[in-house]
Amino acid sequence: MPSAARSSALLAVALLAAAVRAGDLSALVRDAAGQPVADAVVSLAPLDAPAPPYAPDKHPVEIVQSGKQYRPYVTPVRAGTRVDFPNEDSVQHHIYSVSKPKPFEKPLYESGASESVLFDQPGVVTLGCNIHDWMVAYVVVLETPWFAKSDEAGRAAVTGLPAGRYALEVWHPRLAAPVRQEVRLAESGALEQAFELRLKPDRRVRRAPSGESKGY
Ligand SMILES: [Cu+2]
Repeated sequence: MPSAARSSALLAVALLAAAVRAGDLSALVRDAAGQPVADAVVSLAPLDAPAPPYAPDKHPVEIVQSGKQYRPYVTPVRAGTRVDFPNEDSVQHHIYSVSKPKPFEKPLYESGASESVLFDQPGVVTLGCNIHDWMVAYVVVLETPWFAKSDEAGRAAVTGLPAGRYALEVWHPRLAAPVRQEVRLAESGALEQAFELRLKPDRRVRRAPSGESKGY
């Protein structure tokens, strides 16, 4: 590579590094017993400037029906996101929501069928199935691009935040109300936040009660 080209390539790398060197938030979410909490949605809404415009994700967002369960259980999305609902089971499903931000109904009678739903209003949408009443999932529709879902270790990382003040919110299906607080992010560096959530008991039925029964 000629040296001029190499130095401009290096400059591009340096500029890219500067562009991504914004504030990061690293959250650790635990319950009252100190156990890590998965499926908590940590979001940061900017208070000093409007959120950047919605840019569609290159990867389609999917909530699969598989093993007579929704996977994943919790899906955070930016308002304006279209979510696909492929049915990977050999049985039919009939997905529905009666939640205010997005009431809808989609019968997915055939295995391999997929329908998509546009989530354009912020709020929490609870999904059920008219055929399998234990099936439940949540779509958390947010007005900010800065959010993350905690993993099995209770960790959620939100990166690339411009410096400034944010309304931080932690949502979980078993919280009576989201946890809210204001945080301030510096130009660079990571802000570590630990959250201890007081969760309601988990009433989920973990497995399809009828097992592999045919046609149901
Ligand atoms: Cu179903």
